[in-house]
Amino acid sequence: MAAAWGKLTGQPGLCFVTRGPGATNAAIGIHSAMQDSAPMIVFVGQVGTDMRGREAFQELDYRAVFGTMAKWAVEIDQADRIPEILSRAWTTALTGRPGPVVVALPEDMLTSLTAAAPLTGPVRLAEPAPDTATMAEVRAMLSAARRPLILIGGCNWTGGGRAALQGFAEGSDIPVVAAFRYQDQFDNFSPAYAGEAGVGMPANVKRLLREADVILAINARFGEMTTDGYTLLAVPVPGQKLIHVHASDREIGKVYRPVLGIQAGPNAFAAALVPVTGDWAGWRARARADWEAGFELGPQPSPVDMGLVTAHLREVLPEDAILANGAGNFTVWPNKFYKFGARARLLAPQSGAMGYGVPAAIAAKVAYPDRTAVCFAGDGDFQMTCQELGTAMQAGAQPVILILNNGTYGTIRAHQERNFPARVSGTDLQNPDFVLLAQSYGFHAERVERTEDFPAAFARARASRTGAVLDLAISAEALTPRQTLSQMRDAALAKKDRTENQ
Ligand SMILES: Cc1ncc(C[n+]2csc(CCOP(=O)(O)OP(=O)(O)O)c2C)c(N)n1
Ligand SMILES: [Mg+2]
Repeated sequence: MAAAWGKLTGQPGLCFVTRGPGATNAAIGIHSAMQDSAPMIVFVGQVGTDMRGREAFQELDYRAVFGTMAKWAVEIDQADRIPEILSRAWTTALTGRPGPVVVALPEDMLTSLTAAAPLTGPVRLAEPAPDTATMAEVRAMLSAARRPLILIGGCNWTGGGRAALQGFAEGSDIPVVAAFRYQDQFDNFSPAYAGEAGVGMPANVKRLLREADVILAINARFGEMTTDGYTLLAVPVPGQKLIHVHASDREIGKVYRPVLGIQAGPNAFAAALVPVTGDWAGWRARARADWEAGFELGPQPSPVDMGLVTAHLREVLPEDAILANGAGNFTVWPNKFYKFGARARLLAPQSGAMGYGVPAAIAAKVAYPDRTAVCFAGDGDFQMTCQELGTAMQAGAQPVILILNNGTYGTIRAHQERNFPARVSGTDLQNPDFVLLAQSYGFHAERVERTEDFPAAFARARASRTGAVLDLAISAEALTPRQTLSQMRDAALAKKDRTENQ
């Protein structure tokens, strides 16, 4: 919840957990905030300083455990230093590449008295901005390009920064691709928008990254998903001319050696861009047309057809809707078949953490009670955090949750069918009655058995004042939008036959 809060609001989400088991339970959230570059502060209990180091009850060395997972891990040893350390924690969470900070609080820090003055008021942080000579170089490189591409990422964009980038991209007619799960950071309705470089990357987006001669990467870190396993750009020197703009010195050159590295914040950088011209109108037009064509889809082999459901949601959801998801094959629907306008948001973890969607959608309802928050959850994914329905009721922050119930850990089943066809192992799920479960928490809940029943069920869900869970009957056959489970298995068996007969 705190990780999603940071991602959505740009301010640190705050989380308090107990020692050892509480801290390890928070680890998925800390890891997700780190991979998402989202600001968060986690306060963790610690044994008293008088017994530290003896492996006392629930003791953990937080600096060691979270030292490589969080942006910073610290323990407060003197109550007098609480203001200093909290100030640094807050600032660290927000500057450069935003991220999670873990602050451990030994028991005596909670009871000791101090005369230290408390902090007053927020810190003001100006973004690092590029100088004019550097911007002239950017212009020269882009103007000399034949197939320029902009790659954006991160969650610390402001409305002004986004508008400036959109104006530049449209004014220069340059296509824009979003890094894995950051497709909500650029208006998908802009003619410049050309898709997401994420998991299951479509061929047209791969082509854009591969064939671009100049890539202007702003605020993006080069993760495995965004680079298709580090194959679309060569490590460490890509064939494409790379301009890498990031507010953190630790990101520039981390994986790729840019032709031009610029340490600047995304909004300050976007504000300094002036449109360029070049002979690439066809390149941009095709990029956009290919993305639009990706929405064409045949019927799904499933009682509830998610192609039609998502098309319905594109029609009825308000322009400021907030979508959330965890991990599983079902995420293809909110991630690849929704169009995020300038005000819509996607809360989806770059860490691929199952269970992220439900608490993220609750956080969205806490932050923006009047906006529609819709969580897409797999049946496996939902059960990682479904107990948070209780938190939602307590907080009065109840989203609409769609469970894409296919009775399997579909992603893992797909790997099994592709690599070991017809050898299913441990991926079937014995699910509870999700309707009864949700109702027991006080949510409105319905089972949806047919596609044609979805629109009315969704309207009731949205109108419900208790939040709602819709349990959608999805066939395991419909594991990916363009290949059924049987097709996956048959293709793998045929390949196996060919290899064995050689
Ligand atoms: C916390 C966590 N545990 C395990 C995984 C590995 N994993 C990724 S997807 C997946 C299965 C998801 O199943 P489900 O939520 O039912 O979605 P489906 O693929 O069936 O649509 C698993 C086990 C993970 N990403 N996160
Ligand atoms: Mg499933």
